[in-house]
Amino acid sequence: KPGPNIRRVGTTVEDFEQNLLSNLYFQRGTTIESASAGDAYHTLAVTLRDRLVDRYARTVAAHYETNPRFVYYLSAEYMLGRQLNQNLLYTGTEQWTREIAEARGLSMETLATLDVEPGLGNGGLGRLAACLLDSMATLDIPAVGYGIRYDYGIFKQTFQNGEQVERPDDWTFYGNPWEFAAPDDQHVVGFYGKTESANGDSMAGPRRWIPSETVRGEPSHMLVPGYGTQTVNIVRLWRARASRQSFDLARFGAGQYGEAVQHIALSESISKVLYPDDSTELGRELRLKQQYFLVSCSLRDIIRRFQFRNRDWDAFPDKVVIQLNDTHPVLAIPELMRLLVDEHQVDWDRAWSITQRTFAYTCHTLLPEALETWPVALMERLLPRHMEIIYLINHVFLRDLDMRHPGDLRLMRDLSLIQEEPERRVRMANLAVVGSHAVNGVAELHSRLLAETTLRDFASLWPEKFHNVTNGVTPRRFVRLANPRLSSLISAHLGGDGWLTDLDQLAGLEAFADDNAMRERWRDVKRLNKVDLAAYAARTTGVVLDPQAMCDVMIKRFHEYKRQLLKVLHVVTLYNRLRDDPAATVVPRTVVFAGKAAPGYRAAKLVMKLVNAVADTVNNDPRVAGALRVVFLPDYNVTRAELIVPSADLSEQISLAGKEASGTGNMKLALNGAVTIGTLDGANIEIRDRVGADNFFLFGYNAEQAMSARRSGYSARSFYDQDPELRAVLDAISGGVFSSGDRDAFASVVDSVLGWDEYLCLGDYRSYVDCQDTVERAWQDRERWTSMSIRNTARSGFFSSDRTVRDYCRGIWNVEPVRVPEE
Ligand code: 26Y
Repeated sequence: KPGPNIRRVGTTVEDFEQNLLSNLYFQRGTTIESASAGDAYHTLAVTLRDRLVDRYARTVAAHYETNPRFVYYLSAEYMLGRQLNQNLLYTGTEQWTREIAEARGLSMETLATLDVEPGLGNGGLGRLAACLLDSMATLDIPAVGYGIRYDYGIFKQTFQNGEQVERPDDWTFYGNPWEFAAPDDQHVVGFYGKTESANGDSMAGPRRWIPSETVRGEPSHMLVPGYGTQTVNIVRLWRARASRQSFDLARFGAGQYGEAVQHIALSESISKVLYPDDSTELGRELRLKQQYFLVSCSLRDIIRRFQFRNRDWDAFPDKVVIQLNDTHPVLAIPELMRLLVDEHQVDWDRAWSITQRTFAYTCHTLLPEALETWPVALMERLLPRHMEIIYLINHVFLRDLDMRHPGDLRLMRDLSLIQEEPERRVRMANLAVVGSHAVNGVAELHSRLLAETTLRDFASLWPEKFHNVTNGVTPRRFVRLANPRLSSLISAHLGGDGWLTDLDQLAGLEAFADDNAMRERWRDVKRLNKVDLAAYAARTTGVVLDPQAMCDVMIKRFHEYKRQLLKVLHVVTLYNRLRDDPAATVVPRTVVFAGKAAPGYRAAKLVMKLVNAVADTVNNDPRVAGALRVVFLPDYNVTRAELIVPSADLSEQISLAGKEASGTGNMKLALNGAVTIGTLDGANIEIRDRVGADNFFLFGYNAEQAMSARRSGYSARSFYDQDPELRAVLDAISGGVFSSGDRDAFASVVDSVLGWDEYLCLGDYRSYVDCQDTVERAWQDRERWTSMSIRNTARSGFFSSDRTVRDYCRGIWNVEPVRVPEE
């Protein structure tokens, strides 16, 4: 057995320092005397990685030994967040590192800022994937996450004249110390071309696909350690590589430098960039190529792993469950069929049974416009064999449907995998439901509405397929790492940090909710967190924040349905009140916005510009100084969330009811003691059920009312006509108060809300503003507010992603943990 020196797992600070030095010399190729801060960071990272590798090796051995059922999580997005602080915590080397670094004049903060966040996702769906990976490892669930290693992650957001400007995120510019590339383990992925019969003529029998274009998929993996356990899983990310022959030496020799690498650039474009779009379908061939690239590489890998220990294809679903994170990886269904039927000679019916038992599908939306479809013509061209397979799946499905519901043409048309009008398109959600044994929504309301509306006919056809698994967030990253002050306070009152892996223990804080000493310390934590946030805001935006003011945060992607506009209407309401009566006693408030908009989403971008304009006007008006401040922190990402969430007093969760599938920021904020003002939407409902109606500020239409409002003649205009305060707000915006007199600047925002008001902003305005007044009265009773805050934390243990993973394990995956021994 290799000893601790080889395994680099010594148990003293001296051992650790030796490991660091050795990596500084042998990995980084430099010396103490000449090392830069970057060298120090890189060396620390690989030294922590070494320790995780030891656990990883033991995890692989335990898995090999046990031959368990594995969860394979397929996701086009992962928002992993920074790795350094997490891995310091998970390896228990934080204190040593601090001593060693500080002795050499290096601060932990400097090291942390050198750690680059891999922003391989857009928002909630990508961060959920990362939280689930963390919890699966923590619960010792054998799992692999598969994704794409985009060269450029989610764009960096800056502002020019208040408008969002997107800059490329070259996240690996200085290298990525956390990953292992495996260039000798590439898969070849085909595109385009034709199909022909392999034996006989049936489409259901084996056929040969002869692609006319290929690209190689090169894997790299990052380690995903569990907290408080030896398990280290991996996330395997694919990167497109051109073949070695692609460089055109002759052209280069002729001075045609661009043309010489053109073929390489084209092939490698597949993993070049994350589509920064989570609202509308782009309809781009490259995106579909990306999806197939992910699916093809990952399935080949899953099958290879299966074959290490198993022979019989019928055992496949016993050893493999593939979770599809939304429809983006749904091509995995026809791809598995293709591999089984064409490449492994499994007959169609048996292959279909294996496939259905293997897949499970999570839906993250209710918005019909967010359900992906792809033009049949494009699919036929890019993936001819898959299109044949989809037709066959559809044929068999519709034949069975006709037997159960003879002659029901409406049903056939709605459930068909192919949409006929106005253009023939493949419906990815239908394919996902038909090809999976389980379908789940991500919060109770969402799962209910899915079954009642978006996927209604499927739910009546196969009620047993439909599940709810309410989302969760990892308390390690979003409480322990993001909020060390609160974590210490919690541990001091609960007698240890067992709550980090058993979040229901937070209920023990309940006993201190009305305790004066505790409340004092609880407020102190918030205040110090706000001091940190204020320092950051001052440094990056120049806006000075008052740590005594109520910190009111709205942090999430910019989307019309999320209603940042409603928040702006409230801010302008407060501004108008203060200007009309500067002597009015008000609660000092800091409103913090953060979030990105899809680059092509004009309406959302204009709201964003309005936020910046209002912030500018408010912050420069001496009449309201000390009472109201508005700050838009640019470039919202996981790191920024970790900064903002701990300082929040008030959490804005104000989407139109029935639109937000779940939300997860709402959970992070409640766990950190922010009180929610929100609608009965997504997981807000479950948060309110748990923290109690007294500790939650509820307003607005519920989902049923919102849906029927339109039918009963909703008129946005009438709210404007009847509510003078609302009128003043809209008139100020359209009158140029926030645009130096320019009446055109925000005209389209006001017009669209006065005209149709798709998301009922005006209908919910009065209820929202009145509710905010209630919030201010509650805030004025400091002791009571603090008790509410403590109760929010104490009662939010349910929202741990550990609970979410347990729900998946029991309800959908049917997997068991595998313990990894210490030695
Ligand atoms: C097809 C493509 C345009 C696309 C790309 C990204 C479509 C959707 C997305 C991302 C969706 C997303 O992030 N959804 C969010 O998922 C969270 C995790 O379940 C939910 O909490 C949140 O309510 C939902 O909007």
